[in-house]
Amino acid sequence: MKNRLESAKSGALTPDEVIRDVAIHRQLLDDAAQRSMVDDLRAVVQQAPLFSPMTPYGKPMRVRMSSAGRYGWFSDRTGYRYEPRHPGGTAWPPIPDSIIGVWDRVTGLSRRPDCCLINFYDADARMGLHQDRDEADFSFPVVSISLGDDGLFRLGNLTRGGKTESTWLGSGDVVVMGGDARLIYHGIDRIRAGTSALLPQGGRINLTLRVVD
Ligand code: MD3
Ligand code: FE
Repeated sequence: MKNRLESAKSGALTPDEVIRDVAIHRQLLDDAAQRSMVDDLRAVVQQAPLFSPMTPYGKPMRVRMSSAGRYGWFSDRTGYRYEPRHPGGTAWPPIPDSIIGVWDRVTGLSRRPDCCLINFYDADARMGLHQDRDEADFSFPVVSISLGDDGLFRLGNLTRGGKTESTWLGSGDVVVMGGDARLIYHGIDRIRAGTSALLPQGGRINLTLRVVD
């Protein structure tokens, strides 16, 4: 029999926790799945190297980024947007099947994401509270996959300010932001270095899967 959360979206997996309408699947990926995903990501960043996007306010982002898919997320002095090419001039590599498979499991949607944004956090990187609103259709969810060291994820509200709630995201955790959660303010306050052995040099990778246009 279907439970309440499952019946909300037919075909989607039941999360372990729901915080402010954000669904969290704890350790959805086992060690072997995490390791093969990291191998797939090594091939992606070999073709599309990580870079530090310049922000519109003139400071490079502390988190290094790259993307896979038809579009990649990009930022410079003129603003945030999606681009069909890496700043080096080549097309972004395709999204690995191991990553698309996670989208399929947690969303149950037939529409596939256009972009897999790859965020790499070293021990001192953070991401301030922001909304994700560079996509054309907010009715599609954003799916996040965490790999490597733990990150402290902060969830706010639909407008700036107000009370926030935090939870640690660990390696293999998958988060789905759909429905009322899609436009919530969120960020990563800090990384807990040395909490995972997945990445030989440490650090945290976060993948976000997005439908762009
Ligand atoms: C809630 N990344 O790339 S993932 C981002 O861990 C981003 O790197 C963080 O925020 C990270 O934009 C958080 C979880 C997440 C991603 C997208 C969301 C939460 C979200 C979109 C809407 C609401
Ligand atoms: Fe975000």
